[in-house]
Amino acid sequence: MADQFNLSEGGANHQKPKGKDDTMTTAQGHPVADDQNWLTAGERGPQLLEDHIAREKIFHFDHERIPERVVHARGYGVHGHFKLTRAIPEYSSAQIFNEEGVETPTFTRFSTVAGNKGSPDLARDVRGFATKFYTPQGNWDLVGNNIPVFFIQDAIKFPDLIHAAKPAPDRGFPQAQTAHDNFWDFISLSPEAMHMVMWIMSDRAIPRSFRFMEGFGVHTFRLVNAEGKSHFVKFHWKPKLGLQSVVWNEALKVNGMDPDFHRRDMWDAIDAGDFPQWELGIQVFDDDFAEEFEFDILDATKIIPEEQVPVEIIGTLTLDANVDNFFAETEQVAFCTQNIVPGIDFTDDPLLQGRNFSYLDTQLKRLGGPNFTHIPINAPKCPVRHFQQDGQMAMHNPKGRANYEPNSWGSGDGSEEDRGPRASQERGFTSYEAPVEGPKIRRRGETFADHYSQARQFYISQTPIEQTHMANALTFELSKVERMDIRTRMVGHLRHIDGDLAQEVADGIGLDKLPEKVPLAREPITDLPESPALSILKNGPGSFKGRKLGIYIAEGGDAEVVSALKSAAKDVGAMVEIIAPHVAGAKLSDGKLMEADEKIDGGPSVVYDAVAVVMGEDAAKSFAKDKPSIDFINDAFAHAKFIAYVPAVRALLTGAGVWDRRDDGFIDVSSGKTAAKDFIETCGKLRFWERENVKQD
Ligand code: HDE
Repeated sequence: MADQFNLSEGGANHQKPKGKDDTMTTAQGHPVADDQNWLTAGERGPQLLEDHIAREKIFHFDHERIPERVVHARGYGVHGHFKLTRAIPEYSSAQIFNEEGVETPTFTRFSTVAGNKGSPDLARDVRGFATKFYTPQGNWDLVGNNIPVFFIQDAIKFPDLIHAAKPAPDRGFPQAQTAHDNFWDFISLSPEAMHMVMWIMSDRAIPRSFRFMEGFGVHTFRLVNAEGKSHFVKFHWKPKLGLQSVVWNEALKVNGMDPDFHRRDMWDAIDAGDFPQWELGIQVFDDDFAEEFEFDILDATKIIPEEQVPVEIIGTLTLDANVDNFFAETEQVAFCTQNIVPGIDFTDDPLLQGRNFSYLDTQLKRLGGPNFTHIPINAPKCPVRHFQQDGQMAMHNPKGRANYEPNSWGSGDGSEEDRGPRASQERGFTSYEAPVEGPKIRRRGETFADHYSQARQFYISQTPIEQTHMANALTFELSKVERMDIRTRMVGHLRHIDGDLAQEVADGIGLDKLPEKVPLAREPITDLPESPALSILKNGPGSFKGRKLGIYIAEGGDAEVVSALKSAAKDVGAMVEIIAPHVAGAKLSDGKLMEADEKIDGGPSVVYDAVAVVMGEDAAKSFAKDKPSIDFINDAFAHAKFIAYVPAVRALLTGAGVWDRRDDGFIDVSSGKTAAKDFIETCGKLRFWERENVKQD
């Protein structure tokens, strides 16, 4: 330890460089002699402005921040690669879609929308799922969300939506929440938002992990093949680990215990070599389908049910490397919806078209100039040749005399002295020649007028547990709304979606009678079939792979049981953390000290997918009144988690009030290996949902 110190007479620690190359310098390269003291006039005198070293350091610090994203500020980026498993030349000429097995490097950033950069990960919110593919034909950015529809149909409404969702301008709160008047005021006055409301009130808005959520391109895009033929397409990301969310009460507690829950989960998984994967799926359809489909395919508040147009899997995304530097990569990455490559094209979706303006514009503000493509994370990994020049922080400066074209300089042989790049009709991007006609007007088309049919379809496609969560979420959110007229107006919308849901929410917020239905622009279709693909619980993993077991141990706990649980979890690819009364660990029945990952009050059960409690009888008795220990068990119970135990912990389970309420979600693992294996297999169901139907007292 002593070699870490070199104390001066004044007590400051002047650590010394080990080698010549370790000498600290300023940004200008000047060697620094003292990094502890500002130059002063006399030992106790005023600081001198002359100290160029101190001033440079402070100057740089003062400018460390760039503006956070106006939306999606809170995010987490990871590197990976996309491997094409099925070539689709029939649909698209894009190089990344044409050679089976080919791998394209990627960078993916997951995010929440409403909260600021420091907001908690488990806010009820949409998650961004943006992927930059560094293709040989330039960058393709698929800037999607974990929900396949959006709140609004036209980009001109985006500032209103976001203003309403973010903290109110007078008071500056609430942060990262939709449970407030402004949000529900705007929503309840925007019928087009109703389908999206169903999604954000579902558990989709509180995912357990980025690794367990789907992603969607949302808009209808085009794929264009080498013959110039176009198909419409919707992009889907399907997580190989299946879908999983938390429950609301758990989300609230996780936010307090670990606001970085999602980013930590991603970092830990990748760090452990457990690389998350998604399949890229496409729903492809033609003009005829677009004509006969019940809704407008340009309307981003609608999905195309997978049962109607199946999702064809064409490749796999593997996220396999954490960033080296959060700022350089996650913060500076600049996604742009207009980044597409030959073989992919836009449609006239009025939300997409507006986005194509917004993303480039916002990067100028955030990254400070037009040269943000020179920053490594944004730079294409293919040759870049153009006559753009100069500007702030220009890193790649053209050589030679020609900075315009046409020009007659150079040899034309492709050498450095060449005349420079030329546009190529054969290889360059050409827009699909979609016919355009009609007067210039500002009007929403009638084909966009149905706002309730798919909202209903989403609701009826959920399991009863999920439907209850939705009713509870709506009740929770509307109970935070102060104005009665806003609350009742929302119920007036719900009545168009589902009568039972409307009644449940009305009861939940204490309305005596149902309010009037809100006016309709178009009568909803009430007999759209259920779409099982829309439910999380119908698309769970069926395995505990990638999940986390928390084992709470204490003095005298059965060592064999703990080791059986650990190896059973490891066998299915799950992670295990040990929690103990002290972080140093606990002595188990074999007399050996088992180290802990967390002390009990820093390792609550909300951060685990399932828990086990293994202690000696005396230890269990001594913790029977210990608040964090009781919370550990009570929360696991209330959040319908599977709980493994040994009979020796009876006193603690009794103290927590659950011993006599043990149900099939409690599993006695005292008999060792087989029991531990069975427990982990049962955990593949993720929750013992039956417990939610039992009234809690
Ligand atoms: Fe965005 N959105 N957005 N958005 N969006 C931004 O771009 C915008 C929309 C999405 O991890 C901003 O670089 C408008 C839909 C993601 O860096 C900004 C409209 C979808 C991210 C912007 C939308 C998204 C953004 C802010 C209405 C799902 C984070 C900073 C037409 C398909 C990307 C930035 C990242 C970020 C504008 C609607 C997804 C201001 C005008 C719909 C995942 O340009």
